[in-house]
Amino acid sequence: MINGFHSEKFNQMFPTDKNITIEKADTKEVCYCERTRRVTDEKYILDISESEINILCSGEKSAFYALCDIKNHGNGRFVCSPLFRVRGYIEGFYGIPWTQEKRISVMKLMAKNKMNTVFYAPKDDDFHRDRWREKYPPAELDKLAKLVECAKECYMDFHWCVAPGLSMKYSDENEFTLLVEKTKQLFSIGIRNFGLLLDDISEELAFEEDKAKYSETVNAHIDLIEKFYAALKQIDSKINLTVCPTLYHGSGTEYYISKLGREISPEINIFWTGRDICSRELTSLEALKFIEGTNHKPLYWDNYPVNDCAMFNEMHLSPIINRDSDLWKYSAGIISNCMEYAECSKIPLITFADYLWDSENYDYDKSWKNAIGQVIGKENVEAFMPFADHMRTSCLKDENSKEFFGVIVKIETELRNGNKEKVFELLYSLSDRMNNCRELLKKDIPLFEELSKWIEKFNLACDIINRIIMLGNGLNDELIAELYSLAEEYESNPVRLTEDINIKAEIGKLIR
Ligand code: LTM
Repeated sequence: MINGFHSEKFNQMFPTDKNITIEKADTKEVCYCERTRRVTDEKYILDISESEINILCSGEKSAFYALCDIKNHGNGRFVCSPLFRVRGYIEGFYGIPWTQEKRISVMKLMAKNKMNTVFYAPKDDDFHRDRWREKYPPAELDKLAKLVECAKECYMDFHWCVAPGLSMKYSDENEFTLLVEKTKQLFSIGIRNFGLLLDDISEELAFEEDKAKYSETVNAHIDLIEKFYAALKQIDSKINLTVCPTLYHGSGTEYYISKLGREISPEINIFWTGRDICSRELTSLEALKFIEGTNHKPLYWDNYPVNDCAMFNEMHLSPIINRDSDLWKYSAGIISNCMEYAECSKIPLITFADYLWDSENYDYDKSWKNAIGQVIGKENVEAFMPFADHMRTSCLKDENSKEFFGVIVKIETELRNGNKEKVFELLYSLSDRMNNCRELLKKDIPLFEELSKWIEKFNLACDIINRIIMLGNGLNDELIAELYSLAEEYESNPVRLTEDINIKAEIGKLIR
């Protein structure tokens, strides 16, 4: 039972038989964070004992975070507040947009993990990009309104983005009026944060009138951004704007981005993907150079775990890594771009949430296992690992199939030593773990449905290992032929799983 501040609402959200008291306090202890030197509405103090739990918070949002966090602590006093101010994700990929159910499910889960921001920008929502001039039909608008409502309920800032750059004539006032009218439609359902995305469009101006008026693309973009910002502020002075420039990666000192950054209002956030479109690392030094170049702290649009376009055969389940632990000081925040696979995205997103809350104490492996547990159930984490082990091929370039190759290296050593008995012992234990995982993957869990093409290839790997073990009972031509044919099937399947292994050569070593 929850008592005190907003107890009626929180009792509905967090049914519990524990004795929890929430107190709202307007003191420095509760509203100010020493580490970041910021006044914040996200700090809370948890006092947990055997018999009761006391929460001190500055408002509803931090009370919500405290209630979400109780399960992560034993007895004691915990003073908690985030490092990054903006912690979120974007539906900003090419591919089939998420369903309404998936959107709500991801949003609720990420709120529970203390993310505070969601950007709506699916490249293949027609009304976001191709048909940006047209208003949403009532049924579509109603769905967006429900998302806005859900975001409010779980204390997330909802940003709706428009991407007019494929076809907009910047010098045409009628076009601008259409953009503002469209925005007003979204304002009418409660949206107060907007994004103007100019990514993935031509770097050249397409219309003669634009060339005559602006001469350079950057001038047209600065004019559009500033006019749009002024129009938004006229609708409501509290509206926020984020822009994605056409050059959104590099150093931040290039001509287009430094001119744009220096000439647009300092309160407008600028999306930036880092040194590359999909950046292996995000460093504080690079953020500082961006600030020097543009007069803005970058708001990172982090292209992980997204796996669209050329990456469509990769599955990015692994945790976020290689982002500097003090990046919170030099950036406006990080927004992770998701995969078309909403369930799969949840795993890396939870690790992002952990990193963003406390990057200085982020333990990616611990966070990853916790994330997998939240998505498929704690009891299934260990069994899932032989599969998850192969899901690390991405721009982050972490070693793929670490556990698997660890065993292969041992097997090769024993083979060289002529110790076939030990070789088969290792193979038995590997196949046990893989077959056990294969059984788990048959369960009716939403994540596994999305992983079907990767699971199919994993099953092939299991079949190969199982056949190799049968070789221990004596070589036979039929079995060897079957093995080579499975190996061929595995190698010709373009889905990215274990790579850098020549299966036929490995079989050759065993049957020698
Ligand atoms: O990264 C940005 C700003 N834009 C697009 C994304 O929409 C896309 O998902 C990623 C990954 O392919 N690359 C982009 O350039």
